[in-house]
Amino acid sequence: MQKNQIVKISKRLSYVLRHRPEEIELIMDEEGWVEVDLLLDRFSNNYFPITLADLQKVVAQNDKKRFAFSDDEAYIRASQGHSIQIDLGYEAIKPPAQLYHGTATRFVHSIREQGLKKRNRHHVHLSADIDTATKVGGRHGQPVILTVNALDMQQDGYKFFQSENGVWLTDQVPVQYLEFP
Ligand code: HQG
Repeated sequence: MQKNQIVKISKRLSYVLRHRPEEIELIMDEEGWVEVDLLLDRFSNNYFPITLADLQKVVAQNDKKRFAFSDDEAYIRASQGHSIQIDLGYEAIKPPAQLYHGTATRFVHSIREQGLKKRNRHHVHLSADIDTATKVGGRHGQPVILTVNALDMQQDGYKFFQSENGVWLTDQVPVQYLEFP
């Protein structure tokens, strides 16, 4: 399968597994899992036929490992990035002293006033390294990297989670834990 085909399927999967399962009548459990057979069936009914082998390739080769199969490969879900309410079941864990958030320069004024908010997503997304944060921020415009004093936050009672694909997640970041460049 060509790389652009993998990207195309991955985008469609992100959309239905994170945001709009009902659009193709997927049934999703409270942890975000969807039956693989049902998903293949719904894709083909909605003019987007893919095979199980395609799906396996997308899960394995997706650049950010955005999707995961259950152990028996009967179910699939997105590992993070949802806007719909589901419980991914991640355990709160201790973060490193510092994490990073890449954003665009035009958001900085508002972030200085409000801190980081999750907006349409379930969580604020944080990166373990500056390179990744720069890519995340660059999706929105001229990137700027904010440093988050994550361990201080956790010691003050804020919870941190790490998604299966390594993205750090938290509910919000109040401005006193942020360092601006
Ligand atoms: C900004 C991609 C104004 C925030 C990436 C961000 C990531 C504020 C934007 C994942 C704000 C939301 C998530 C405030 C936050 N005022 N702007 N108070 N608080 N913002 O896309 O973190 O490819 O929802 O800085 O790699 O950019 O989807 O979040 O710029 O992991 O797998 O509001 O999406 O992963 O944008 O990206 P997003 P994000 P996937």
